[in-house]
Amino acid sequence: MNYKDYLSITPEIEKAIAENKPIVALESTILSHGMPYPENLEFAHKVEEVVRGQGAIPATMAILDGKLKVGLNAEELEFMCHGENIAKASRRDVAVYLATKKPAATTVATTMMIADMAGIRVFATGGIGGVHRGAQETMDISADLQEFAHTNVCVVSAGCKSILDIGLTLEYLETYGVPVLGYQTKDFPCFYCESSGFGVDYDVKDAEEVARIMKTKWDLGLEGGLVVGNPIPHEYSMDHNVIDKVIDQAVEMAKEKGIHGKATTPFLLATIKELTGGDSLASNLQLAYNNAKVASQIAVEYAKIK
Ligand code: PSU
Ligand code: MN
Repeated sequence: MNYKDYLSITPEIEKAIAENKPIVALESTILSHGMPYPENLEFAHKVEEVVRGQGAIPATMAILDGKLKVGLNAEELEFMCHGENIAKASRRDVAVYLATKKPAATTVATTMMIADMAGIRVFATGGIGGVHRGAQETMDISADLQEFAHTNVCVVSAGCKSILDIGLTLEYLETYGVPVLGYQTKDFPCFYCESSGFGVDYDVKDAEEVARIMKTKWDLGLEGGLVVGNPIPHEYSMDHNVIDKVIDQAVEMAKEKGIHGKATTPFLLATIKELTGGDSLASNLQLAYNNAKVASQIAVEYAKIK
């Protein structure tokens, strides 16, 4: 058997791949572990509509029934949003969950892996994983960053939350040769807020420019992904002071409770949601729709020049 035997691609996406149509990968950890039900289910459907609205085809990923699923039907989306005991699969978990047929949501790292196996080059998410605060002691660095180092997928996100050490996350990406592109911005975005205060090296002007950079990178045989930082739309951007306090509190609580490993990110996300009384959810939804829109535009441009 080879890796293709583990892929389960919907007929629509299979056809789109064969015809070089624009496709946008979407992750499922954001559904299973990043948002509450039923808002996550509404989001799962709406984000796919956003992609279609731009002339691309959505491919939401998950690990189900011992298969790497590329594209989920309504029943599978419902399960990912509401099912019980859905694991969170990063790179090291994939083989285990496939072999044991455990249902699992895909992170940025695993969604990139599956997209790459299927030949899908653009992926929209909310925020990427990165170097956690205090990583000097805990060594907690998301496997997402290593995936960027060697998997050829362009990921559009609203940057990362300040649950992470954003400066160190950017340093890590630099060390591993990952281009970090600011989408019409000179500042790396910070999820709920437009700017993190950290600059990016490149301010790209439009989707066509991103597509040309992707093509050039891979034409040269430079392996690895690209990070496109797409800021949350101004009208939904939250006040730094408000959200920073909440995030500091969540990080402190995680430390006190001894939360570590793969539980850290879901714990912090859930705690932030609790502490903001759900205020942050509206922003979260909007930034993710905005990423889906830009990713779709990039996929459309990339399909033209590929
Ligand atoms: N950050 C968010 N929302 C998320 C995640 C990160 O603001 O839903 C998810 C993504 O799927 C990301 C994963 O790939 O968490 C990173 O987890 P870890 O830090 O355990 O690698
Ligand atoms: Mn981690």
